[in-house]
Amino acid sequence: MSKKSTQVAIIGAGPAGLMLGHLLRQAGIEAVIIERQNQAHVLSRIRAGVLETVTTGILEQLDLAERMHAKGLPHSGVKLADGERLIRIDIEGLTGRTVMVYGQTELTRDLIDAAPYRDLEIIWEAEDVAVHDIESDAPCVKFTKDGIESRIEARFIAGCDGFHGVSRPAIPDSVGRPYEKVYPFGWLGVLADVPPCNHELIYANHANGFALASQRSLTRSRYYIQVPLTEKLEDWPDDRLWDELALRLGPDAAAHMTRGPALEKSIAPLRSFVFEPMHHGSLFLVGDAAHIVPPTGAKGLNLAASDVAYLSAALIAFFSENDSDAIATYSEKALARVWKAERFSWSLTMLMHRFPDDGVFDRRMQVAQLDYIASSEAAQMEIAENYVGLPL
Ligand code: FAS
Ligand code: PHB
Repeated sequence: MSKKSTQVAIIGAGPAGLMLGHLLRQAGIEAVIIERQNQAHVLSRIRAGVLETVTTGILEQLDLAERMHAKGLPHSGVKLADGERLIRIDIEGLTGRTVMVYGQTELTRDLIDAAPYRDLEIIWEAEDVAVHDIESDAPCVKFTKDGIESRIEARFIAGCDGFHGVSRPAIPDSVGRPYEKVYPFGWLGVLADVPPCNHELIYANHANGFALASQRSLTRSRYYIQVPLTEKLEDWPDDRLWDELALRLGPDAAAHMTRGPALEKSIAPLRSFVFEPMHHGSLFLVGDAAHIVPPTGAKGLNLAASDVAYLSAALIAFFSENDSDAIATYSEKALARVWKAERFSWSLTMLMHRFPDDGVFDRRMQVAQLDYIASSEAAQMEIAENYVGLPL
């Protein structure tokens, strides 16, 4: 049995675990990350693309923002399309702030590459990870590494292990309350080394369904289309996918669209999910372990960052000043921001997708809301301030 102790045991080397681990080590707090996959697998996942200032701010605070500023694309606006028109939301003009287009993969790479130089230990390929004694002041994480049973004792455990992790299930059913909405469709995402069709993101509501034109750089694009949950990737050869994207995104996007071979294609289901509380005993839930949003609002990764901002400050206060107040209010503070982002992501999903059971009235409501957004600065401000990220 291999045994060690630390102050904070972090489960999961996704963005939440990595950002939290770095911030704690920067403050001189002992932390170890236990990750079940290997590094290549973590870096192979293609996920978020739009960073709020809460996320870019953490990279700045860690002095790990150099590559983001070199490769990332600051965006000052975003567009909504519905077949007839393109409505631009002037994010910067309305809020004074921008969002950063920089792939989650790149952010994860920056954090992983820096870990050895910041004395942040990441235990990769940990098997059978389990949390114990979370209702005590001496919880521990047990796992197997290279066939050796291992145990890490800690004062706190941060469950940064995503939606399918082991942390959330460790909270007793008598304590935890899940809230969930599952959408009757998924997103088929494609990555291709072609220049974007527009210098900004385009969210489109078309009769055939939703589409999104996003990007990773001036030479790499990321696109999505809404597909039924029964759809299979083999049903979508590249040509069919490019044709459908051109149709759904509208004539202007189609005229500027460059086609090319898919580097990656995947279908992700959409759900809204929140688990309360995000703190029980010595266990904290962070990021996707506690909440999931439909990616329509580009909030998933950014909510992980705001959870990390709240929890890192609370843990630093606890270990540096013996102050437990922020620990005690972490769940309440994090959930207040989570629910606002859940609402925004849900509302944009309802506005921009075609639901199988929608009737003509539902469609008229979508058209009326898009008319309102096109004609009202107040309506555009609501979108802008949520898209760029509400204050912490
Ligand atoms: P993550 O899921 O990223 O990381 C959890 C980590 O914990 C993983 O590395 C996992 O291997 C590890 N883990 C799990 N169980 C474990 C165990 N038992 N022991 C040890 N380790 C364990 N968000 C957006 O904003 N925009 C998007 O376009 C977008 N697209 C997405 C597409 C997909 C398919 C998915 C699944 C999510 C997408 N998201 C998107 C949301 C996504 O970016 C998350 O919000 C973000 O990864 C959250 O980061 P973490 O909370 O760190 O969770
Ligand atoms: C992406 O680039 O992957 C992306 C961007 C914005 C979203 C969702 C996904 O709302």
